[in-house]
Amino acid sequence: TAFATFVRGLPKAELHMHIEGSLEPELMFALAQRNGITLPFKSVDEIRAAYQFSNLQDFLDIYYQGAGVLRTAEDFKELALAYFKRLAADGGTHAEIFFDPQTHTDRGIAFGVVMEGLLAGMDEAEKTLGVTSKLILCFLRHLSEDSAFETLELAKPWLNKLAGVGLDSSEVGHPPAKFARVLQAARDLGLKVVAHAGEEGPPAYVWEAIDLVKVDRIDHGNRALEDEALTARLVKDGVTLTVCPLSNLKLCGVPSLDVHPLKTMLALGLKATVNSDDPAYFGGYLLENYLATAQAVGLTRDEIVTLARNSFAGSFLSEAEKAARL
Ligand code: ES4
Ligand code: ZN
Repeated sequence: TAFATFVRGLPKAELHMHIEGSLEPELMFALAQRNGITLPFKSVDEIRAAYQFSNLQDFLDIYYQGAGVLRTAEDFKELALAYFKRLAADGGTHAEIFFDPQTHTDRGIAFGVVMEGLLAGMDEAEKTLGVTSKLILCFLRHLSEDSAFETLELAKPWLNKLAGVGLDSSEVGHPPAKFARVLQAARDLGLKVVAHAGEEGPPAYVWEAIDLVKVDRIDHGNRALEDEALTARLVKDGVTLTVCPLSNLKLCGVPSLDVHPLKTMLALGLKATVNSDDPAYFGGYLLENYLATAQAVGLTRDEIVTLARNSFAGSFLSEAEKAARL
């Protein structure tokens, strides 16, 4: 349609995408074979059929299992390059991608192997697709603060290749406060700080993320809308929210896309963006998130432009780079 062509043609940045969550079943199968790993699935169709989740934890269990096929730098490079190709096809021109090093180091894959592979994919994407990207190291919040500090230590030789750190994995029971010290240590090293908050967790976790951790962006933030004072604060401070509509649908954060709060967020003056989160698991890449949400809640072209602008304004590109790309 003309609307889809318009949305595809708008330059867009993706600010919330876990690279391990872009592992398509086809590549998972191929890597399992190449690396001699036995998957508990007999076919690609069987893998897809298993992607039915009632909540975040259901998804995480299968997502960590899937990541187990990634072993070599070449595997990580192929994974990243496949994502950037999809992004470019969707009119994405910049991405700030999350990765979960603990998922790999805890099974004996060296931190440097992960970095070398992802960086090679990012390099090739810029050269061959013109897509720029940055890396955000996420600490798994279901693990300990000590483990996060050990991971930050492993990252120190790679600091100039990292834009920031984030917090992901199981939210409820693991508030931002648990990681306030390690996130501060990362900030002291010159890294940006983001955190998943208000995906399944209460508004109190979003308060902690802004007041205690002083994050540069909130990942998701949906449940902030339950707290009027919090919403007002996010508007006043112009905090970017990296919203992931199809993720919210698949993880049952919303019963249907028709009642997704994205349009309300924009109406309230929140700096919302649209993102795909774990596109291989949630059934759509960046453009599909824009289009499905636009269809369901009735976004105008002006609102789409606002979302695309917000994506660059909320990125970690320099002000000069932003000005050139908005
Ligand atoms: C995630 Cl959707 C989501 N939430 C929290 N942690 C994650 N890791 C990968 N996807
Ligand atoms: Zn996420």
